[in-house]
Amino acid sequence: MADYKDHKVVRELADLTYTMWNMGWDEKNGGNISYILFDDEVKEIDIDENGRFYEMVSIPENMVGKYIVITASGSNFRLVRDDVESTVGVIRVEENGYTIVAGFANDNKPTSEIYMHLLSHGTRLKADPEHRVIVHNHATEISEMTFVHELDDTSFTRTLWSMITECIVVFPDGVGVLPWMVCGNEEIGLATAKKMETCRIVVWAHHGILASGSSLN
Ligand code: 2HA
Ligand code: ZN
Repeated sequence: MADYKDHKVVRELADLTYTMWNMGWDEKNGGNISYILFDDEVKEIDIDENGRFYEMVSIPENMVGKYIVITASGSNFRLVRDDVESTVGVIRVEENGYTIVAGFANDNKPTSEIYMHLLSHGTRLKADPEHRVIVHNHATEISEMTFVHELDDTSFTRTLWSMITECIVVFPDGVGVLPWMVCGNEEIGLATAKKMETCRIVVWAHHGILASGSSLN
């Protein structure tokens, strides 16, 4: 058993926050990441089964009982590596919310985008049992593109595929595109998860991007 801060997954996640900040994709408090722990990984971490509980609606059935490493609301991705205790935590998903079982010191709590994370995880797990990760950032070039490009899944995908040869290899199922919406609520979470039924990547117009996959690297 180890402190969650020292676990490989948490270290990798903290490194990724720094990499994304370094790319210029996570200004100030922008961006959030979550990772569904394997059962073996949960056993390696000190868990506080009686941690703080927060109520939430729309919890996907297939997510109940899962343990998730997730970044904190308001966390500055440049600084996560140096203060994992406050900026990253582990939650256990419940039928009617979640319990904080490690981390989130100083009364911190998970990202405001938690609806999008839990709903998208639920959808991607149905499509792909290997699925583990959701990453959100404010990738500058994609946001710029949404100001000048038609916001349609097919044409947006075709333009991305034609820009860099590797794109079609990395996301052969294309991207989904959502119009600008208020972020951080159930509505955008449900809309994102719906798009994720058929693709791993969703673009939020004039905001950023959500990517899902099976590992943090
Ligand atoms: O502040 O990126 O979408 C975190 C966000 C909100
Ligand atoms: Zn954002």
